[in-house]
Amino acid sequence: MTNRAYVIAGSEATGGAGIQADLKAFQELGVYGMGTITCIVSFDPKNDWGHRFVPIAPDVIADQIEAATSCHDLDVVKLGMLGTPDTIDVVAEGLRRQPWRHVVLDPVLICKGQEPGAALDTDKALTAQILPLATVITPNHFEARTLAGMESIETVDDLVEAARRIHALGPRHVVVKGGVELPGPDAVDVYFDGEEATVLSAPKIGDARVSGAGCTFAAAITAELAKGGDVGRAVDVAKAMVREGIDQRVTTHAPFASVTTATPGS
Ligand code: PXL
Repeated sequence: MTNRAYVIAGSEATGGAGIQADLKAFQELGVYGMGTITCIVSFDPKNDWGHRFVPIAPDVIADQIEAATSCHDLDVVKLGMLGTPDTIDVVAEGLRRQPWRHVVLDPVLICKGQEPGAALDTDKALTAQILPLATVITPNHFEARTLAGMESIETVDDLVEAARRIHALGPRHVVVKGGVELPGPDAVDVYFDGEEATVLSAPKIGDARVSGAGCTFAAAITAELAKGGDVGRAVDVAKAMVREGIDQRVTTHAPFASVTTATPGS
């Protein structure tokens, strides 16, 4: 049987993040992938690598969802960057048309270089429409602060508190990623399943953010769930894969490196 996983996300033209990273992670983990593009992000080398962002028309997103879900029996989907309230409407409507065993939400409220203010409307629409559909959510430090309504996240206890608050918003499984923003020598994530909080910790590799790490993390969880694994095991595989991918990162002409999609030991 071929395991299939679906991703609805933005295109990031350099190949580091977005749907390009997602499909590479699916492939690396042995899952047949298909994708629906919500927006196109092209970094601008003439403007400090800021983000040029073009949303895809809602009817075109609906067509893509129809094509993918009609062609394949799908029960696991990852949601990456959605970008606008209109996109969120059409994706939520598309998802509600069938049952899903898992909806893995990487709540991309902002991507590197965007103004925080630009994310506010999207943030509200995401919370209202997508959060109730998500079974797994993987916020980073900034997204966790925003979703949990916390002014700061400085400690592992803060990460646990954020995970508990976000769990109360709907998703059964919450993985809050401390990343380089959490002070200290270790990259710490907290997985909360509604009962138990598990702290996943590994020494940080450098102190700079690596593009595509978050996308790859959620995509790897999705691929493992498509293969029938449970969420705890999927999170372990994803963390190991991203760690390896950060270790093997690709330097670029932009001021940030991009994660690779290496499987540990490959
Ligand atoms: O890393 C978050 C992200 C997700 N999706 C797309 C992006 C980015 C960041 O650049 O461009 C399409």
